[in-house]
Amino acid sequence: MTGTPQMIKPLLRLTTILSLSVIGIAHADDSFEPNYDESLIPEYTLPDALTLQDGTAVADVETWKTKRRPELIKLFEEHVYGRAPGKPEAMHFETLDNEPQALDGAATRRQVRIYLTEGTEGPFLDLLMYVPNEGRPVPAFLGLNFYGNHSIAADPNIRLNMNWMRDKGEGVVDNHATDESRGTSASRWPVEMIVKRGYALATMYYGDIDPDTDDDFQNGVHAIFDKQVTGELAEGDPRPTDAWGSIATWAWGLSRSLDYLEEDPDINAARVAVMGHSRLGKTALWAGAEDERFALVISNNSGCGGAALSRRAFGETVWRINTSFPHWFNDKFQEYNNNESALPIDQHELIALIAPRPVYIASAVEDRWADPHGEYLSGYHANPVYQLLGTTGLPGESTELPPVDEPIKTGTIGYHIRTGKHDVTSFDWQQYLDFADLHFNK
Ligand code: GTR
Repeated sequence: MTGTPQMIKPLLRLTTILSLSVIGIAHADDSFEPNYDESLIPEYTLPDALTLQDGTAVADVETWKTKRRPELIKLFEEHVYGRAPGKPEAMHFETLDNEPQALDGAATRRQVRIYLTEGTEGPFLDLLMYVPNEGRPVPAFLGLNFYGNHSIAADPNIRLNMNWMRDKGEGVVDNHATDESRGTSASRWPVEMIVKRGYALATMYYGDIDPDTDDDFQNGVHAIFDKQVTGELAEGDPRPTDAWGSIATWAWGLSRSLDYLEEDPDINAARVAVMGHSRLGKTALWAGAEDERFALVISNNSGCGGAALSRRAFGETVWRINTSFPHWFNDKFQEYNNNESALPIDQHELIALIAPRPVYIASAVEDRWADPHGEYLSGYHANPVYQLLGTTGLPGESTELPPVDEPIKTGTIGYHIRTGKHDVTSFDWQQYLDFADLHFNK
């Protein structure tokens, strides 16, 4: 096709010219200047969470439950995260460690291996738990971690994770953990505080489920269950555009962890809060939206593809995230690069899918990349669904961000923006514990 190069050139030139005057969109050379100016946010209209695709208004609980909720789940599967398989029939568990005298006798440390297939060959998922010795069965917080269970506490008895990991973590050498990485994420996991408040903590390394690298879905649980989603593909057949990306895989792993927690007599599985930070905050939201067994959902600085409204294109955009992390979402999501207004959903509807269950959204002042205001607004715009289902939703009628360090935590939707950077802090955890106390009647 001899005409093609000539056609591309003027197009490229046009993009370059556009990029000089517009920020928050892709430049021709793949560089990117995020927009951090509220006045430059494109005008947008959010899809109405309470209107069916055919235009019918959703005016009662029944229509929400039987029509709109399933429709929204399907839309998020098709356009954003992808479809996942169900619970594997052959799944089984092995307790590798049970130490009742952990944390000076306050808790039991338990390490459980979740096998996904009949045998004991991998991939398997290792769940680490600290369960208070008093007040059982106890409610629990469940969250994925970035650098292995051994990174969340300095306890030398936590098994060192041997799987591939990103080399950004402390003590990670050649993409594998060393003893140096023990306890390096401890500030994000205040185990003593959680146990003292009467909750178990359960955590798993997200790379056990699917390594966070763009490998064309060859490893992790994709290796064993991908065909259930894609069907048999002949050489060269394209992957279905709605097949699960990595976020959907990680969310699936959270549901498998909950399958185990349901079998553990020391845990009150009807009171499990799923929590995640950043990409794992996106994951916690999708897990909580899909799997109604999660009683409470927490998004810590989840940003684009998480709590932040995509149409605001503030900070990280759909194009930016799909270009940096092509494996996180399904292939269809690429169609919305610099084209957010074509999405049939926006992220307030992800929050609405959690209704009427409590959800807490947390932002940080310095985390502009994640668009704190967009994270707040998705809670605000989920309100009509929460209210239809007879709950308070997000207290206050304001579209403006609340004051910094003043959590809103008395409603069914909680929110705070705290001082500081993209991280999980003890301030964050204090709010999550208060919020869980309120909703779990502790
Ligand atoms: C960033 C990404 C964010 C967020 C973050 C993280 O690079 O742009 O969407 O997910 O990583 O997970 O740490």
